[in-house]
Amino acid sequence: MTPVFDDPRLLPIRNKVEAGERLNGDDGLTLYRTPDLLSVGWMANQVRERLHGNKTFFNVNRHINPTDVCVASCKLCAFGKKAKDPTAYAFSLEEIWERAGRGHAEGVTEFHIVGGLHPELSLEWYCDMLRGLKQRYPEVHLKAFTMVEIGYFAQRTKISHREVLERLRDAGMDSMPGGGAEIFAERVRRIICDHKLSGDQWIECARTAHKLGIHSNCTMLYGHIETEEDRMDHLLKLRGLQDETHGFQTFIPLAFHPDNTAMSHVGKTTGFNDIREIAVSRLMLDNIPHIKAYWVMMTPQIAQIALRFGADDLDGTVVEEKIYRDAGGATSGSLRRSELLRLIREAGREPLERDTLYHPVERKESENVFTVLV
Ligand code: V47
Repeated sequence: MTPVFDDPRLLPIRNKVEAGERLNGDDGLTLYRTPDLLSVGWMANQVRERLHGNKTFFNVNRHINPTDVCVASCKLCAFGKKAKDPTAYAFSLEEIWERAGRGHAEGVTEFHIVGGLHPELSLEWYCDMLRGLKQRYPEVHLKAFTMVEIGYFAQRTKISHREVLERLRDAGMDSMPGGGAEIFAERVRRIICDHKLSGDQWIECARTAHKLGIHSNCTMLYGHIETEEDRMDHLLKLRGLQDETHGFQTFIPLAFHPDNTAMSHVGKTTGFNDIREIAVSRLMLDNIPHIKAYWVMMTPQIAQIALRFGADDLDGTVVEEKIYRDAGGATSGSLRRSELLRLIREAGREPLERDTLYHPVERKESENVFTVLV
């Protein structure tokens, strides 16, 4: 059923979408400003179904955060702690491998590994961590380290981003998650994440990774002090890099969770805007294959609705999510595979378990035994 399109500003955009033409930044701002969310979502759903039909992807994964010690003091973050904080932690290599072993027993296909910028853990320590994981669990994909962590390893080791990436890749890093991008606009970055890589450096690091054949995801943190123009600029920069490298697999819009951060006065995002962000990103990022409704951040309820507004991926079972929990995220940090299947099926979509690189995964008899169909 076609919605009414009662905002006439959407009609030329609809014509472009139906013709498969690229939208420009002004179109994007209109999509952000119209109250006609149903029509925006309808267009995004057209694109989503053109790309993926009824399929909805998910994976069976486990998050591992080796440490929450972080030299940066980003106002947006509730996770990072100073080394002297008695509640801060840093797992030993044995503890990390043991935690990973629990995931392995649950049949995960991916370890998602990100952590704070620890001032004493060396690049070699992280390489040992990866080598140890690969040796013990060779069939599990290691999606590890944000561009921000790469920047920090490079700064500490006094080598280039390229060399850091090569060393981590050679130690077992298979691909990279999309975190740390936040909002590229420097005016905003100076306030919310002053000590991190600049927006240009994030892009440059992603370019280097992609040129080395390392795929990554990308994200945008919204719902804090950024403007609609900042968000559109961010999406267009990601789209520009993707035209060049084709290295991004998935875009994940991340709603800011203010609790326990230095920006706790900022109001939480609304379901309306969370859904809109999914739809606008699907329409603007015409060259990024997947849009993920990360259920941990959105809640399973809103993520399920997003599957009809442009999203084709829900992320995974996750287990032990810390970054959103620390920032007051209301969802449990873990969903069973059967719960993901139910969410997807109830939205009238066809669930497809994938590995990190979107190869289909087949599970036989026991849910914990899988085959990746390459
Ligand atoms: O890098 C930090 C953001 C990211 C807060 O690539 C916050 O598949 C909201 O990147 N409120 C980590 N957001 C999460 C992330 C991610 C998650 C799931 C899948 C993938 C993927 C990537 O979360 C951080 C930062 O951008 N973040 N603090 C906060 N208070």
